[in-house]
Amino acid sequence: MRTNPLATVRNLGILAHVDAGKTTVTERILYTTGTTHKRGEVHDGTTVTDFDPQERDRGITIFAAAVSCSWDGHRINLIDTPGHVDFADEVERSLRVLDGAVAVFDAVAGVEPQSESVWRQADRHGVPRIAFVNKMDRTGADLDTAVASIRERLHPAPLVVQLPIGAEHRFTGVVDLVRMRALVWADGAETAGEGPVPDALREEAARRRRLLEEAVAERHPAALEEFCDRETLTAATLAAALRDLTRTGDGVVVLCGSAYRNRGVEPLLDAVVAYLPSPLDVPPVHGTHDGTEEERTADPAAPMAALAFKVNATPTGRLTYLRVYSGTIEKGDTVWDAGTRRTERVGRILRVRADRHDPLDRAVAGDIVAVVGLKSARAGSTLCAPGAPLLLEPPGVAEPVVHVAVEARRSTDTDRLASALARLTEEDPSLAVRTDPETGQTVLSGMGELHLEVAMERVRREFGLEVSVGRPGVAYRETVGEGVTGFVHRHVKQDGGAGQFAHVVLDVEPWEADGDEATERGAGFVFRSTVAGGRVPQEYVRAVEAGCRDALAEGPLGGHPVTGLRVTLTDGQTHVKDSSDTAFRTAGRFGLRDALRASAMVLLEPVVDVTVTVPEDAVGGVLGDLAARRGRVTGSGTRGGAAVVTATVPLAELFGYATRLRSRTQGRGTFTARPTGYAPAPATAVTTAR
Ligand SMILES: Nc1nc2c(ncn2[C@@H]2O[C@H](COP(=O)(O)OP(=O)(O)OP(=O)(O)O)[C@@H](O)[C@H]2O)c(=O)[nH]1
Ligand SMILES: [Mg+2]
Repeated sequence: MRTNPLATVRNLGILAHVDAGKTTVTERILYTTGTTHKRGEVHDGTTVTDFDPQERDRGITIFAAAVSCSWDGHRINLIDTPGHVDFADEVERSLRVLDGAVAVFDAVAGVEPQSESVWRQADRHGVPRIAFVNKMDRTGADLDTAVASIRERLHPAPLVVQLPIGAEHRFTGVVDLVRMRALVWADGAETAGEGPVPDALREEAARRRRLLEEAVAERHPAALEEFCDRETLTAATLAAALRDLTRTGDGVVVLCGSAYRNRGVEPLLDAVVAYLPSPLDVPPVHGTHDGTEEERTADPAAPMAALAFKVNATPTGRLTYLRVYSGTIEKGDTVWDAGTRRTERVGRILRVRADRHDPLDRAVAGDIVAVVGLKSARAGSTLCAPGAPLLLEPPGVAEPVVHVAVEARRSTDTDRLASALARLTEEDPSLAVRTDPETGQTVLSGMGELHLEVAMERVRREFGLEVSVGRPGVAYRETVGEGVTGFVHRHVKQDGGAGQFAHVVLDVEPWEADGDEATERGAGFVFRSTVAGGRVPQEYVRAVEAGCRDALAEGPLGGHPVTGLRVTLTDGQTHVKDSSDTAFRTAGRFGLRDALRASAMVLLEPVVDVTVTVPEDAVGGVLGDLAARRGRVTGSGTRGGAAVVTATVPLAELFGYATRLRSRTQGRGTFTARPTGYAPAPATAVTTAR
C-alpha cells in the first residue's frame, strides 16, 4: 500500500519565553537540514527567521516566520514565534494552524512566565508538543531541575528520553535512552558521532531508561502489557508508545541540547518526525456555512478550504500565508473569501525556504504555503472553493490594552499616515486605529508598550514618515460596585404620529463569572428576565437586552466599556399600539445608562504580573521602585544565582520600566510581564482616566 504523502508532513511551531533560544533552534534546524549553508546568529543579526530590521536591531523575534525544510524524507513547515508577551497574538495565530510544537526551555531558568502562558495557549488549541531543554552549555544548566520545574509548573508527565553527557561548558552530547546509544558532538563537528554508552554512564543510563519505561507503561496499556510480560520494553514499543502519549497529551517527551553550540539538533528533528502528528493525525477542521456546522478532512480531493494566518508585505509582493485544511489550491485559481464574501485570485503559490521562495503549481490539504496575488485577505480570513463555501473560525484577537495618540509631523502627511496605519492593522489584527471623538486625534492601540513602539518604528522606517507619538495610556473599564434595584425607566413619545411606548424596571448588580479565565474582576455581562405573566412579550425582552448591551459601550465614569454586572428585567409595561422592538431597545439602552449613573461605579485598570530578575545587590532598589509604581510584591527568591521578585503592578505604572530597570542594574536586570486582568483603580485615576 502506498502511504499517503501527507503522513510525511509536519507543521511545527517553536514556542517559548523570550530568549529561550527559539530562533537559534530554528536556525540550527535550517542548517542541519541543509536548508542553509551558514549558521546565522541572533546577536549578529544574521538569522533567517529574524529578518526584519527591527528584529535584527533589537535581537528579539517580533513576527512569526514560516520556513520549510526537509528531514529524513519528511517536510517540516516550521514557524518560529516571538516570545515577548506583547506579541502573544502572533503566537495565537500560529498555534491555530500548527499540528505540533517544540517548547523550548532555558536549562538554567527552567519554566519562565511566558513559557507557561504559551504552554496554556497550546493546551487550549490541543497542540501536541515535545520539550527541548536548551542552553545545556550554560553555567548552572541542569536538566533535572528544568524537568522538575516543567512538572511543577506545567503539570504534564515529563518523559525524559535523554541523559546529558557532561555538563555546562563540558556538555558534549546525550545518551539516547530509547535506543541506548551515545551521541557526541565533538568540538567543531557538524554532526553527531554515534557510539555505545560510555562505561561511566552505563549504570545511570540504565536507571533512567527504567524510569522512562515505568512512566510510559503507567500511561499506555499496550506498553504495560509488554512491561508486565517481559519486565522491559523494546525500543520499538517505547517509541510507538511515546508517539501515542505525545498525541494524546498524556505525556511530554523531553530532550536537551545546546542550539548555540549545535548540539542536540538531529535528535530533536528525529523526535519531531517520530512523535509529533502529521496533518492526517489531527481531527478534521470545523467551519460553518449558512449557520450549519461542517467538517472537512485533510483530503486533497475534497472541496478546498484554507485559513490565512499571516499577511506580509515584502519586495516579492503581498504574501498571504495559508494553511490548507482540505482540497487543493492551484495557481490561477479563483477562491472565495467566506468572510468578506468576495472572490480573490491566487497569483502564485510559494514554498518559503530560507533564502528563496520555490514556486509551486498547487498546494494540497495539510500544507502551509504563501500565496501572492490575494488583495483583501487578512490574517484570519477563510478562503475556499467558490462552489463549496465554508467559514473557518478565525483565531481570537485579544483586546488591546495600551494606546498612544499619533500625529504626522507634517500636516501634508496625514493621509499617508492613515494609510500606513491601515496597512499595519491589516498585517496585525491586534493593532487597532480609531479617531478620538473628542480630540479628533488618531489613536493607535495594541498589546503593550513595545508592541506600539515597534509599530511606530515601522511607520518611520518603512513608510518614511515623521510622526510624533503621545504618552501611552491604558484601556480602563468600569464595573458596578453597588447596584440599584427597581430602577424605573419610561420611554414614551406619544405626541401625534406613530408613538413609542416602553416601560422597563431594572435591577443592576455586580456579577463575577466563574471559570479560570473569567474570575478576574469585571468579567462579563449577564441579562435575565423575571417579568411575570407575560407582561412584557419575549421579543421585547430580547430588545431590552440588546439595548442594555448598547449601553455597556460607555460607562458613566469616563465613557469606558462596562463589564462585570448582571441586569434583571423585573417588570415592564407595553402599549397596544405604540410599543415596538425599537421602543424597548431604546428603553433598555437609556434605562441601563441611567441605572448605572445611579449605581456606585468602580473604575478598573489593567494589571500585570511581573517577574523581575536582578543581581542580589539590586533587590532593594527594585522593591522600592515597584512600591512607587503601586506594585504589590507577591514573592521573592533566587534562581541561578540571581534574585527573582514577582509582583502585581498596574499596567499604567509600567511604562518606561524596561529602560529604568536596565539603567538601575547596569543592564543586568530583566523583567517579564503577563496580563492578569483588571483591578480597581485608585480614586485619583478617575479624573485622569479619559
Ligand atoms: N549559551 C547558549 N546561548 C544560547 C543558546 N541558544 C540560544 N542562545 C542565546 O540566547 C539568546 C536568545 O536566543 P534567541 O534564539 O534569539 O531566543 P528566542 O527564543 O528566539 O528569543 P525571542 O524570539 O526574542 O523570544 C541569543 O543571544 C542566543 O545566542 C544555547 O544553546 N546556549
Ligand atoms: Mg526569536
